[in-house]
Formats: sequence, C-alpha cells, structure tokens
Amino acid sequence: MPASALPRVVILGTGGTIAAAATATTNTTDYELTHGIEAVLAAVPEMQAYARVSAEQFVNMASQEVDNATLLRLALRINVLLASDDVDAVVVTHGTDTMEETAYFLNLVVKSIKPVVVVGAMRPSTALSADGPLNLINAVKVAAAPDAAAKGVLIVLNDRIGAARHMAKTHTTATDAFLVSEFGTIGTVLGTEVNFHAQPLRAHTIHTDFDVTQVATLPKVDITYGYQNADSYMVDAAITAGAKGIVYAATGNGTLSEAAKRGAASAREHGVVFVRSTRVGGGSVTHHRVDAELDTVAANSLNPQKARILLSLVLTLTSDPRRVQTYFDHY
Ligand code: DAS
Repeated sequence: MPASALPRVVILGTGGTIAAAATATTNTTDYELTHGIEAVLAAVPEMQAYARVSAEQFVNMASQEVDNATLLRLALRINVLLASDDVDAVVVTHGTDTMEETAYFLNLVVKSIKPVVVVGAMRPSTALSADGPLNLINAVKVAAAPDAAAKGVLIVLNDRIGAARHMAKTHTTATDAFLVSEFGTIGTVLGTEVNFHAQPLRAHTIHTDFDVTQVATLPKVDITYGYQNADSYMVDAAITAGAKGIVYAATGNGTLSEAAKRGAASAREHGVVFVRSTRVGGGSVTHHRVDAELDTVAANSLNPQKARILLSLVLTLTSDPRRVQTYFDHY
C-alpha cells in the first residue's frame, strides 16, 4: 500500500514504563521516566510501514499519578482528534499500573467508532527483551486495522488485544501481566497478522450515556477494602472527605460484614452511593437482598478500580441507587 494511502494514526504519549530507562540492561524493575514520545517512536521506525504516524506529548507521568483532570483532558483531546477527517485512529502510550482505569474511562466517553488503542510496557526501553517497541508497533497495527473500528477502546500488550471493559493488570512484573479472566481476549497480533475473534457486547463509545464535554470535574469516588477485622471507619473517612460514591472491595461475592453494613448504612444516610465490588479478582458480584435493605449496588463483573470509574461517570447523571444499578447492569 503506498504510504499516502496508509491510515493516519496519532500517538498521544502520557508516560509510563514504555518511556522509561534504567541504568543497566538487566535492570527491569527500577527505572526513571526519561523519554519523550518522539524518542519512544524513534525506536520503532518500522511502524511507518503500517500507518502515517504523528505524535503528541500529552503528559509525561507515571500512571499512578493520573488523576480525574488528566482523564477529562485526555478524553476531550481524543474526541477532537477523532472528529477530524485527517485522523483515522488514536494510540495512547500509558503506564500499565492504572492503564485499565484510563482505557475503561475512554471506552465510556470517546464519541467515535474509530479505533482507540492503549498500550504500555512492563519493561523499560533499556532492558534486554524490552517489550515496549513490539507492543507499540502492534498497537499501531491494530489501530490501522479496519476490523478494529467499532470495538470500543482496546488494550494491546504481549501480542494480545483486549477490550478495555475486561482487561486488567494481573501481575506486578511479568510481560503477560494483562489478562482477561473468563471473558477472554478479543484478538491477537502475530507478526503482521491482526486477528479479531470476538466483539465486545457491553455498551461503549458512541452507544453510552456519558458525555464529558461539559464536565469540569468528576464526582469524587473512593475505594475501601474488606478484610477480617475491618471496621466501618474507612467508609466514614471517605464520606467526611467528600466522597459522593464508595466502591467496597468486599470479600467473596460482594459479601458485606456487619461492619461493612454499618458503613453502607452511613453512606446512605449521607446520600453517598455504595457499590459492592469484590477483592476476589474474577467473576461477577450478583444482586443480593442487601441491595434493597441498604440501597447498595452490585458492581457486576467490574473490579473495584473500574467500578470506581463507572460510578464517577454515573454520578454525573444520577445518585439514585436503583438507577445506578441499571448502569452497572448495562456497562
Ligand atoms: N511506572 C508504572 C506506571 O507508570 C508502571 C508502568 O508504567 O508500567 O504505570
């Protein structure tokens, strides 16, 4: 295909390990964020064979520092880019620590069917077997693939293509850290072959109720954790700090201890929506009679950090727990 006919892909750099360097090639876990997006791209000139690539340094931070304001600005920038006839897709390079949150947020607020692919690396650019360059070129291949359209926001790492709704980081250091539990990946990138084998069914992008164009700040939502001997004061602290929603990473199937029930009751008294997620890492939190008793919400198959993202957007529309439940059953 002549270069002039290749898809036009804009790469937005946000930082992360993919843009980091260590002091030795054998050091894969202790590094500094040193590279700008141009340096990251310079390592992969081969990507010119797949797309006409341009780059923007959107921010340059470790992803544990990404906040609501950054998410809102990123969504707005992506929507402006995708509204242009001169842009066919966007790739976002991002730290892996909170990549699943950013990708799921974008999955809910991007208003285009054009591909948006989020990519990162588990090893710094200086490492033996650095995974960033191949992850990045694979992300560009996916973004340039016609079949990538209308699938929602995608995450590409380690030859796998995952739907943002289902991909999560499941290992601290391994290059195959991003896995999807029972929902599976939706495709693979093997050499030059981009193969999709599934279509995400949960509503995303142009099919959602969420438009952040006029949203200046997202409602504050915090996460508390369930464990033996836990009391309810962490919930009370979040309420005192101004949380409008609380996601509870409960034990088991979103099971509330008596102390957690006291926390849920306190949240209700303060008009704070209380969502039952789980610390388990797989499966769904199902509806339960406690939801009617305490006005709690079941998080379905969203892990706590993704449940927080959805709740922060739903709270821009409603704080009625029963209406909030319909959004968790749908997205
Ligand atoms: N430095 C962490 C981050 O920015 C890890 C990474 O990038 O992969 O998320």
